[in-house]
Amino acid sequence: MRSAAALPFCLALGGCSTVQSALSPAGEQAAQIAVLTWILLGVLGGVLLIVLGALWLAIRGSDNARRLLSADWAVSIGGIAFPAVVLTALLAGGLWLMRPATTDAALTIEVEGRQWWWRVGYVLDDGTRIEAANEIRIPVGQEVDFVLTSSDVIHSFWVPSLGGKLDMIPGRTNRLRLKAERPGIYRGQCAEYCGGPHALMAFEVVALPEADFAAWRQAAGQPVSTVRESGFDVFAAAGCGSCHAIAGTSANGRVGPDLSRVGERRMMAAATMPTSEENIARFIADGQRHKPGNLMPEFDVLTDEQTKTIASYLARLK
Ligand code: HEC
Ligand SMILES: [Cu+2]
Repeated sequence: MRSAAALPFCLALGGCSTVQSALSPAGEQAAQIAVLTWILLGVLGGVLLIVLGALWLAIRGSDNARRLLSADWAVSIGGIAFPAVVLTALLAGGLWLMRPATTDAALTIEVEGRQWWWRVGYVLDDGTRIEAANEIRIPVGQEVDFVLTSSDVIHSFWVPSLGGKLDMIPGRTNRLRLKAERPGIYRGQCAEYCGGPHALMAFEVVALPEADFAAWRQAAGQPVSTVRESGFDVFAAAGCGSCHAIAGTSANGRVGPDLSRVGERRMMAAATMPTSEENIARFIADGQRHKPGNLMPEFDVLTDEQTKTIASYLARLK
C-alpha cells in the first residue's frame, strides 16, 4: 500500500533530469518560470492549509470557534478580502516576473515547425542566412530572439530548461526570447499534438561558449568543402535534391531538412537518432520503420552500394 502511494512521486521525479526540465533552469527566462512555480506552490499550499484548518474548525471546533467562523466580519475578510488580495498579488507578481523584453536581441533565429521536424534559419548581421534543421546552436550568455512560424498545422516550441513554451501557428509569427546561462545541450520538443509521429518531433539546443559559436557561425556561412566529393552524383540521381538542399550544389529542395551540414549535427530525424553514416543509411532505406508516418518516402529501390555511398557522402558534410 505504502509503495503504491509512492509511485506517482517516483514518476514525477523521473521528469527531473536536467536536459529537459522546467525545474532545473539553465537560463534567465526558465529561472523566472521556476521562481513563479515555487511561489505559487508555496502560497497556494499555505492557503490550502488555512482552508483545511477552517474546515476542521467548522466540523470539529467548539461552539465558540464555530460562531466566530460564521461571523459576518470573518466571512468578509476570509471569503472576500483575503482571496482578492492574494490573487491580485500573485497576478501582479507573475506579470512582473514574465514581463516581455523591450529591446531587440543581438541574434535572431527563425524556427519553422513542420510535420514532423524543425527548419532552423540563422539570420546573420550581414543579412546572410545559415540553413539547418532539428539542432539550434546558440551562444552562452547572449539573448536570442526566436521567430516562430509553422508551415502546416499548429506546433508548439518548448525547451523547458531555457524558458516557456510558445505555439507556432500557421499564418502568424510569434517571438520568444531565450538565454542560456551555461554551456550544454538542452532538449526541446513539440508540445502541441500535430498528428502522426508528433511524439517523435524533438530537437536540441546546443549552447556554445561565445568564441566557439562565433567560429561555428563563420564556418557555417561558407559552403562545406566536401561538396565536390564523390557521392553527390548518386544523391542527385536518386532525386534527393528535389526535397533537400545542399549549399553550393544543384540540390535546392525545400520539402525536407537542409542537409548542407547534416554530418555535424548530433541528432537526426528530429532528435530521434544520433547522426552517423549507419543511421543515415538506415533512414534512407527504412525510415518509415524508424519514424512511422514521416514525410520522406523510403528509398528501398536503391542498391545497398548506392545507399552507402550517399550516406557516407552526407555524413562527411560538416
Ligand atoms: C519527398 C521528399 C523527400 C525526398 C525525395 C527525400 N527526402 Fe529526405 N527527408 C524528407 C523529409 C520530409 C524529412 C524529415 C523527416 C522527419 O524527420 O520527419 C527527411 C529527412 C531526411 C534526413 C534526416 C535529416 C535530419 O537532419 O534530420 C536525411 C539524412 C535524408 N532525408 C536524406 C535523404 C536522401 C539521401 C534522399 C534521397 C535518397 C532523400 N532524403 C529524399 C523528404 C524527402
Ligand atoms: Cu507536434
